[in-house]
Amino acid sequence: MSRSEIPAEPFPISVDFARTALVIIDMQRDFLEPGGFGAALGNDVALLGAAVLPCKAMLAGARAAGMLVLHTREGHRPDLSDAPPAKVLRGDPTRRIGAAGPMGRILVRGEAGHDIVPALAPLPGEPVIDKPGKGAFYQTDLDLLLRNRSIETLLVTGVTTEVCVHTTVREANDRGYRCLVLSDACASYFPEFHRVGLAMIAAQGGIFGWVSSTDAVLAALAARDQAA
Ligand code: C5J
Repeated sequence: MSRSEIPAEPFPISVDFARTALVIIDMQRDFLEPGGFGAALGNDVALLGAAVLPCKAMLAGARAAGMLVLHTREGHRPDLSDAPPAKVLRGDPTRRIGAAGPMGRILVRGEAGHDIVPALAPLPGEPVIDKPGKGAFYQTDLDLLLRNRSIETLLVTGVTTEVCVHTTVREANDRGYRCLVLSDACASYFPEFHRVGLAMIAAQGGIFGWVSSTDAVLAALAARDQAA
């Protein structure tokens, strides 16, 4: 077993890449593309677009290294039977979960807007976790998939930093996983929330995990390969 040290906040983290998984959270058309749910709510989706290239670079690096790669999507069954009324009955009725949007029904599985953006499309064999909540562990088999592969560390990327990324990191931390959040591969519609969300993860000696960058992880992978 070889371990790699990756520069991170609040201190470097030692990682065994053979026991590390890349988790790409909710890089869905509804959140990222003009005309989706996020844009319909009045958000500037270009802010989320900034995470696509870093995610793509990390995805290529993880695939080349043979790491477990998992994708998540937030969404619900077409009859919304898995969507809590408290989640659905919120906000403008024309922009609610299940309402018709320009990319199909908002946050409904099988609709175009629910798909992952083409640049980050999962390969056959890469698990896609369909989650009804913000956290990727809630009512999914993610924990089982990770435990069956003896995963100890998660490289966490995706959107949005303060909602689904944060919730997933908190859930993972409570389940004993070490989370390394890649700051450039995450994004928020609110730059301040992104900044503070990352600061919260690394605060108090890394209360929920570590924060690093795509380049730092890719450099550690390259150094490991060179040493092999
Ligand atoms: C939100 C998410 N923001 N993926 N979802 O509702 O963060």
